Amino acid sequence: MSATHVKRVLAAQSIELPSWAFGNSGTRFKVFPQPGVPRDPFEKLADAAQVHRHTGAAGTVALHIPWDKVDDYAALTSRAEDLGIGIGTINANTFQDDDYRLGSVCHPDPAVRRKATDHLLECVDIMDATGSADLKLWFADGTNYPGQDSITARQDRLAAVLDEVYARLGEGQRLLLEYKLFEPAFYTTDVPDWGTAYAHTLRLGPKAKVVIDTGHHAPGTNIEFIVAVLLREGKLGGFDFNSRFYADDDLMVGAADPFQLFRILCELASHDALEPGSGIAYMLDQCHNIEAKIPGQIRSVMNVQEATAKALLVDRDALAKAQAAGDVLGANAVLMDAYNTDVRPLLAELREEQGLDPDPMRAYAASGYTEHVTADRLGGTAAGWGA
Ligand code: AFD
Ligand code: MN
Repeated sequence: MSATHVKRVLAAQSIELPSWAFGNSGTRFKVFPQPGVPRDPFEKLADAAQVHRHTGAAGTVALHIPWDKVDDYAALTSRAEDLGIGIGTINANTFQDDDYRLGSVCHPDPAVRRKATDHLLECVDIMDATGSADLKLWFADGTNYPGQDSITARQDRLAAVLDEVYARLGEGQRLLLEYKLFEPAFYTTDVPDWGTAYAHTLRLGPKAKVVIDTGHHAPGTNIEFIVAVLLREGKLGGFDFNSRFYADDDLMVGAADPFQLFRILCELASHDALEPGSGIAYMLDQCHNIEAKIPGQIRSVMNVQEATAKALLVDRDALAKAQAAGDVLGANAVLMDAYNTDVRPLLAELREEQGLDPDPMRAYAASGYTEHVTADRLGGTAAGWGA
């Protein structure tokens, strides 16, 4: 693909930011609060808008309910528009209420399942209010000990809840089911892998798709294989991009394994799925526990842009020819040639053409935004795991 075409695709690329990335976060051992952290969803939008302002590629923000609940979603939506961004995916949360100790949608008690289902239906109501297209469902449900509950019965309970939520979806709305290998449950997780998520979304129908969170696999998993299979089945709804070294570390995407990110995006490029309108939601799902949050999000967007540019540079005709000829080294060389291309000049050129500083990190640092919000956001309660 020519540099011009690569820049065209990059100029249209939109990487959705997680509202929760801007709040305080940490691990079960410690949350290190940072100064200037937003205190409400409106301030989270202001921070997210800085990422879009300097990258030009992060035009929507995913909300997390109830952390981002507001009285007036029309006001929140118009605030986003005033900031030059939009409201994106709605993320449900059935993992923090005391009633969910033994699960939520898979809980043995029908009253708890009803409570969880009502929360999911409330999230669809919010989608109606914000104009969001996607409901993202990740369930912490699982068990910690053999014998604790019936694995099959839990799948049946999950299916019944998903049926009810799926039936509630309106025109143009989708249900994106996200899997995760483990955590917080340690013996079984009720949606642990792509196969389980695929089976449920296949049964539900065409408005149900799978979300691949790149931090949610066993070490060594070939994620691009999962991408290729789900794309081929028309069941890839999107990504939660992040990085992991061991477990689900929620680190900056591309920071741990940029080659893996490139290989994932190569599968999307080979299906022309990097273009807008592909139906694939490209989202970040990260927590910046020890690094500054807005620059961490800017770097993450830049990492996705660089991997995307490299994936688009793969000479697909030469690759197909080498593959057909069984030219192992030749085919690998075609891919590595693209991966080893320094695309930073191309991206700097694109940014200048867009009227942006070619170096978003430098531009943000020079903007004085961090100093402004640190001085301005005194008092109140900083957003975090609970807010
Ligand atoms: C947690 C879960 C999952 C989910 C995210 C937002 O592990 O990745 O997508 O919260 O709810 O990180
Ligand atoms: Mn996720």
